[in-house]
Amino acid sequence: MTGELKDIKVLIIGLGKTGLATARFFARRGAEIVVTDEKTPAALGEAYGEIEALRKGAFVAYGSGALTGVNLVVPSPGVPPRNALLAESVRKGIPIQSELEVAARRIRVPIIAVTGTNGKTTTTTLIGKILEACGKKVFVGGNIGNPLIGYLDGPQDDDYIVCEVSSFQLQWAESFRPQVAILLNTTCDHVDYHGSFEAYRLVKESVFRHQQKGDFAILNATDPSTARLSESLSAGILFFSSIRKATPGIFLEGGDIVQQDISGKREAYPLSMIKIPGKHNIENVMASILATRVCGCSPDGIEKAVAEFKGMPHRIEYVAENRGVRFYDDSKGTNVGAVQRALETFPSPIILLLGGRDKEGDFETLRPLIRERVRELIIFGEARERIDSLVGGVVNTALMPTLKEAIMLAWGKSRAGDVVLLSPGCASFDEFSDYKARGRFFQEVVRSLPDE
Ligand code: UMA
Repeated sequence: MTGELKDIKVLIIGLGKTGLATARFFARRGAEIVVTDEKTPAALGEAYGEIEALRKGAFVAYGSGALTGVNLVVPSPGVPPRNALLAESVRKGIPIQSELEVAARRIRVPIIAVTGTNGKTTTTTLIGKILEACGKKVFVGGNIGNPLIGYLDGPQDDDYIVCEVSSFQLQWAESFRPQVAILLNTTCDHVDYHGSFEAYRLVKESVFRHQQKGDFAILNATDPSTARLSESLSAGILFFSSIRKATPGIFLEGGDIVQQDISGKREAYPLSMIKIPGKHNIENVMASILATRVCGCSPDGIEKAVAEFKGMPHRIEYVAENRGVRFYDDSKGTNVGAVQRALETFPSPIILLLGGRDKEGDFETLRPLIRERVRELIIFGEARERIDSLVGGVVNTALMPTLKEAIMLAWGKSRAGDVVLLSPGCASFDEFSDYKARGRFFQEVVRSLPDE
């Protein structure tokens, strides 16, 4: 493997988690690495220091000079396809591979890939927990925050890898073949990156492209593109649906989740085993059951692990109750589909905090749900004017420059029985380093509210 790489010169664009892990991978195998980032070395701090330690002078200026003599380009997920260096690489015919592609080509452990607009992290984590509960050795990684390429430096002795896969990682993955692939849902997101919703959807669907007979594709039966997609796949298809009977696959019947195979054989799980809120989480559990059943997990082991699973931080996370008002942190709700799911979770009057940095979301599609469930709409941050033009005025609406001001206004307007929900539908980068920092800030402010 080392021999295969020692004669190549690879350019890594972006020095975040992925870029650093990719640089380590190539440098340790004798490849010549060149790394570039739009940030300055000073801003990159320790990561820059590590690159210089791997190869002196490896960090180069962010411009076309970085491509000199390069025969492979590995862009970080956050680098959009329209990036000038990528466009030039394409023009020059230099191969481009995502870190996912580089890693998966060399991994021999079966991969369960989880993609979709929403629910990826919850489903990836839950599948990992179920597999472990059923005695399997498992590595959980990918977009969840743990680049897959790092796996190649470990013992690689797991039974399965569960990999959260983003559209950004699939963008330059020309041969990625997971043995089990899940597409949870596809709603509008990342249009600013991919150029259009159609382009985003096609990239998501490419997770199935290289699957073969004997592999499994797990699809949401009620997603509009599923019927068309299922006709073109080579893998065995299993459906899930929280709305209608879906076979072969898994669906709701009375108070049970029922799995039915092609021969009509059925297994039932009590719906009450699910402790995480919302219809979307029923779907996440359904997809997890399908994936882990085909990996040989027992229904008893699955039920036990699902019953113990308490969910993820910043995903419709309960924060506190004050004066009869309950506060929920859904800072991870960075697109319109996620806001929709969060709103569907609460029947009670909602004070909704929406806003941040725009990702060109189709907020107008939220109008009926806002009218039905939201009492006060507070729009904050950089995107407030555009969001206001799409949904403002459907119910009482106020615009605030910052999240802090939005929280304080929500508190002022709230009454017992209300739910104050931060489900921003936007990226956080206008005010915060990421959605986690935004969620932590929301929780701190909420916990410091007076409780008179
Ligand atoms: N950069 C450039 N040029 C650009 C864009 C970025 O030089 O055009 C540089 C930045 O200055 C920065 C670095 O690239 O120094 C950051 O790279 P990155 O944004 O790809 O971030 P990583 O730290 O490598 O994290 C990535 C994923 N980030 C994105 O997809 C934006 C992480 O997912 C993932 O956990 C990590 O790899 C490990 O796999 C985050 C995410 O928001 C959580 N993902 C999106 C989502 O879930 O919706 C897809």
